[in-house]
Amino acid sequence: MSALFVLLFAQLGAPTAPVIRVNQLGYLPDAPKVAVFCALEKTELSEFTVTAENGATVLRRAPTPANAFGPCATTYRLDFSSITKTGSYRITAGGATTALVRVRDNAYAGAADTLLYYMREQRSGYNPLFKMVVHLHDGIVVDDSLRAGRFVPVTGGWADASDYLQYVMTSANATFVLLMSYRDHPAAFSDHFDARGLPGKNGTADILDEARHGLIWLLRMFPSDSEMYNQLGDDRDHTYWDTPPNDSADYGWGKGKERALYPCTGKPQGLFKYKNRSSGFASTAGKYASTFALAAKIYGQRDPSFASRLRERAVVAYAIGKASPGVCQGAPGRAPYYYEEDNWVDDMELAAAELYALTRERRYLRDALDYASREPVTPWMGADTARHYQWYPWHNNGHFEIWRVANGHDRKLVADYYRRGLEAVVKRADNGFRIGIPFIWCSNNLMASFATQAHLYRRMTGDNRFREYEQAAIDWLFGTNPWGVSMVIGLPHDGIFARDPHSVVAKEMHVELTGALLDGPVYSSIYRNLLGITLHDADEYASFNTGFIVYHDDVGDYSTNEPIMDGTANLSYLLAALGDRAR
Ligand SMILES: [Ca+2]
Ligand SMILES: [Ca+2]
Repeated sequence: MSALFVLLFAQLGAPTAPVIRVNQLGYLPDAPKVAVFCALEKTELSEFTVTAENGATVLRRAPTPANAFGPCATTYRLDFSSITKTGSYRITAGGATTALVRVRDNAYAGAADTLLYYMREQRSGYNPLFKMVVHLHDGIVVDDSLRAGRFVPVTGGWADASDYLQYVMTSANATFVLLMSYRDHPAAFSDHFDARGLPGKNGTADILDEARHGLIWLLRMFPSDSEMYNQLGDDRDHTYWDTPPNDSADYGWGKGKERALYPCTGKPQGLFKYKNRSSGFASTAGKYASTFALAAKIYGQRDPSFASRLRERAVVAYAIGKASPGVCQGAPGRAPYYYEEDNWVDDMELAAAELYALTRERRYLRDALDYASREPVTPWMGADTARHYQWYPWHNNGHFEIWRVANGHDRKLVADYYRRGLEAVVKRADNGFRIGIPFIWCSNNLMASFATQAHLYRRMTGDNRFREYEQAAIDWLFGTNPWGVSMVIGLPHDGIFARDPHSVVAKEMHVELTGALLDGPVYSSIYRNLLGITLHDADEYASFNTGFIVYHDDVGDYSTNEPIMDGTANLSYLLAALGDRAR
């Protein structure tokens, strides 16, 4: 459809026919399977049918009426869970018919590995897309009375999103989840790339190649007991629309030269007008400690000298976090936006749980349980808004990690913490899509984390009460949403996904950012109030952007259509669990 036609269509207010939204990646045979019927006007629906590929009707039943959601004035849930036979099906209702819907044992095979294409593309240091080292000069210390102006070699890691800023906060969590995914689901991953991210086997699962790339950068960012760095670059990055090799941001030492390196200081930071609310080291120290401790355990056999270095750094980072409670937030530059992480006990809980698993020293388990009791529920769960990355990580892996190593009573306790968070979200999910998260910036992270927490809870307890909501969140990410769009580029390869993401690399290099998870839909009120957003083309989803949330497949929309590194890595656990051949 031409852009002009879409524009006219939207402006004339012509009715859009009802649609049926499905998970385009597909459904596991034993999973709940529910398609969602959405009509933009009030409609009555009395039945739906499911047909096999040869046209034979295999199911005819009544739909389940549900509450309106966003642009969908009418929604019905079309439950075809009773179909457990592998195959391809079409669902028909109210004049709408879906494309072929997959029911497959291997519906998620390789999906977690697909995410790694985007992680490799985001690499700083040697970048396999550009086949050269990018951001070679990092970085020069700022905002530190003792070391300001000094060069520290911290090349490496990943660009955070379509800008090139780098944060320990998101990178350590990304590395942790990659390691955890491999530990629990090694059979979900394969070996097709080498350590530099170039095609070719190297005898190591590609997810471990990627995790190690993150670990090496984190070790550089915490080079001695008195230097804990937190952030590389700041929003002066956004001045130019450059690819990584040509990044010409100027941090005061000339265009394209060294980038600013921020340490944790325990005090509010910001070189210009805006300041953050930093109060300690523990949010960052905890993330270093948990990631290094988990890595030390995983590399214990594979690479003992690397493991012993990681173990030593984990113990030191944890001690720093204990000595300096509070948060080390992202540092703003010229703009008022930064990562406003407000919780740190979750990070120290996870660190203590990993250090207990590594050392078996009881004091770590006692600490982990104490920290866990101080924030049993990640505070966005049940809320309708939050500040930008205020409660991070999006779900607390610490409860699951305690469960793995604790005894009966404590295991029940942490499972109960998860249950309370899930219940709070489910209370808000009384709509046809069964979605209860708040649509703040980066809503897809919340969706992935809700599903992951529900998955972990089910594994810990065998309690299936949230299964429908867990599946609804997975389905949302792969197309069961008002727009019918998969929120991961290239998953599935023949699906409907973003063709015009907010990314200079995609735009200038004409590449598909395969494996990238997008920010996702936001409240229309947030979209309207953000600075500098203009769509570059007519909105092909205009008729579905009339409700309380919006999504635009447009390079100009940095609020809903920008790929995110930490969200992509965070999704790896769920996709590994779903795609595990040993499942
Ligand atoms: Ca490999
Ligand atoms: Ca935190």
